[in-house]
This record gives sequence, C-alpha cells and structure tokens, in this order.
Amino acid sequence: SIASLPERFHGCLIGLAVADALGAPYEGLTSDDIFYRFGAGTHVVTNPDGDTLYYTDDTEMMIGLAETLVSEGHVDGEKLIAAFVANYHPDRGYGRGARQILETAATGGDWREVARTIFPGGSLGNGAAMRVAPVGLLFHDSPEQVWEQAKQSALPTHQHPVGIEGAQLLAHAVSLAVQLSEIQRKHFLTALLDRVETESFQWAIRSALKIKRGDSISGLGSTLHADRSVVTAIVCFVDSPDDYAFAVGRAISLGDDTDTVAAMAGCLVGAFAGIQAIPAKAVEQFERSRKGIAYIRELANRLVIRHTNRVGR
Ligand code: F2R
Ligand code: MG
Ligand code: MG
Ligand code: MG
Repeated sequence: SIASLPERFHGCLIGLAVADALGAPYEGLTSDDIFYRFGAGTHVVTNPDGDTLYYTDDTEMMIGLAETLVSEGHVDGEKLIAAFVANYHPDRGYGRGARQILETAATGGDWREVARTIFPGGSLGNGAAMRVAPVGLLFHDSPEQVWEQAKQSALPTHQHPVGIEGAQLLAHAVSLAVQLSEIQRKHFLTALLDRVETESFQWAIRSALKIKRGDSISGLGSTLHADRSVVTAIVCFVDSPDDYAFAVGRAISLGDDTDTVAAMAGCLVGAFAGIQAIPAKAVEQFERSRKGIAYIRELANRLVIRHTNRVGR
C-alpha cells in the first residue's frame, strides 16, 4: 500500500534518526571488521547491539534544521546556527570543522570566517547532506526551492561547492522519494544527474548508473566526503526502496562513515515507504531523551502542518 504524506514525513525523520543510531557503533571500522565481528548489515539492523540506540550529530543537526524550518518557514542562517549551538553536545561525535564553527558561534566569535577558512575552499564533508532531509520534505512541491533552501541550510558550515551540492542532491532525492509511488532505479538516478553541476557528483552518479542492481557499490565510497557518500546512500535506497533493513544494512556494511551513509539511505526509504517501513524493534530501542523519538515525531507533525499551510491547502 502507498504511504500517506504524513506517514512519509514521519518515516523520513525517524528513518534518518534510527539509521544514524544503528550505524553509529561501527563508524570508522572497515567493511571486513564489521562483517567478521558483527555479521551482515541486515543482521546489524534487525538485531541491534545493546539496549538503547543513541543518535549522533547527524540527527542532532537534522533536529536543529527542522526546528528552524518549523519556526521560520524557511532557512535563516543566523537562526540555524543558533539552533545548532543550542542543541550542541560535543559527545555526539561532530566533524572537526563543524565543532570549531559551533564552538566559535557559542562564544560569540566570527563563525562565518571560520566556515570560510576551515578547509581549503570550505568544508566538503557530508555534514550538510546528513541533516538536510527536512528541506526536501517541506519544499517537495518546488524543485527550485528545494535546491535553494538546501544551499542556504549548508552554507553556515559548508562553503565548498561539493559540500553544498551534496546537500542539494540529497534534498532533491528526498523531495522525489516523498512524492513517488514507485521507484525506477535508472529513471531516479538520471533525474538526479540532470540536476547536479559539479564534476564530482556527475562522476559519482554516472558510475552508479553503470553498476547493476545488487552489485558491489564499495567503489562509490563511504567516507566523510560528500562526493564519496551521498550517491552511495542514494543507491542503497533505489536498489531496495521499501526494504529499510536491507538498504540501511547495506549502507552500514560498507564501513567507514556508517552512521551517515545509513542515515541518508534511511531517510529516503522512510520518505518513500513511510513510518511503517521502519523496524518496530529499533524504534522501540531508540533513546527517549528530551529530544528523542517523541520530539522528532512532533517535528514531523509540525513540518506536515508547515507544508500544508505553505502550499495553501
Ligand atoms: N566526525 C564524525 N566522526 C568521526 C570520524 C573521525 C574520522 N575517522 C577522522 O579521522 O576525522 N562524524 C560526523 O562527521 C561527519 C560530518 O562531518 P561535517 O559536519 O561535514 O564536518 P567537517 O569537519 O566539516 O567535515 C568532515 C571531514 O571531512 C574532511 N574535509 C572536509 N572538507 C575538506 C576539504 N575541503 N579538504 C579536505 N578534507 C575535507 C575533514 O577531514 C573533515 O573533518 C559525519 O560522518 C558525522 O557522523
Ligand atoms: Mg554522526
Ligand atoms: Mg542545515
Ligand atoms: Mg558519520
């Protein structure tokens, strides 16, 4: 059965948070290490380690972006940084650049200058893409707004064209996933290829189009760099769009940036197949902190209302 729009908004945000938490224990490990020590990816998803699943920076920043969209109706860079700072817990495992920018902002320093100079050309980390899903949901009826608002949501921390376009690409993928009733692998990837402008992403999507469904995608990468993780996550989704355990498990099994590739694949499956596609056991084990599962569901509700008001229905 085809999921309703509210079910898809919930599926997207919960699918992101749960996958982030499922993948987090394995971040930085190699693919081999994960397999030999913990088993196949699907096993890791259906039999999560430990009692409670804790989310990381991926979800914490998604929450900050969703809060900003709910209160402002669009991305405001100052408000977004303020939300990131208010939610910031360094023990959630932030990237080196993100940490410096947020700590500078927290102490009243020139965080924009840090964002411009932190890495050559700015950050091309996948941090802007990992948090962008709420933009793809709220503006899904307008491809131009998705592209522009995703850019605005990236800029406070990610100034490099690859860091920015990674966010735009994932937001665009979310906006398609939340509307479609069927995913055609080649058609979906071609639609994304038509949209991207950087050579890095053109290369990655062309490579993905050459890989047959189910073949190894390890060559696409699963690193902290946006051009070596965003397309990988999208392929995990298009290869099994309504099988959360398989798509997220495959993302985790690649090793390296497991939480983030899983989070990006998980938000796409949730946006397409709805909240009912997320394994109940993992949702049950997800942390029940102040900004835990109930709060994320409330943000999804408020985004639905924002969207309804925005399109004037
Ligand atoms: N930070 C982590 N996990 C710890 C991983 C440690 C890793 N093994 C290591 O050695 O660093 N996870 C979280 O960070 C990722 C999102 O990162 P974000 O928000 O994009 O941060 P940052 O620091 O801007 O970028 C991440 C790294 O990418 C490299 N990088 C960025 N721009 C670069 C450039 N222009 N040139 C070269 N390298 C660049 C740097 O190493 C950055 O630190 C997610 O995985 C999240 O879960
Ligand atoms: Mg993380
Ligand atoms: Mg953002
Ligand atoms: Mg990560």
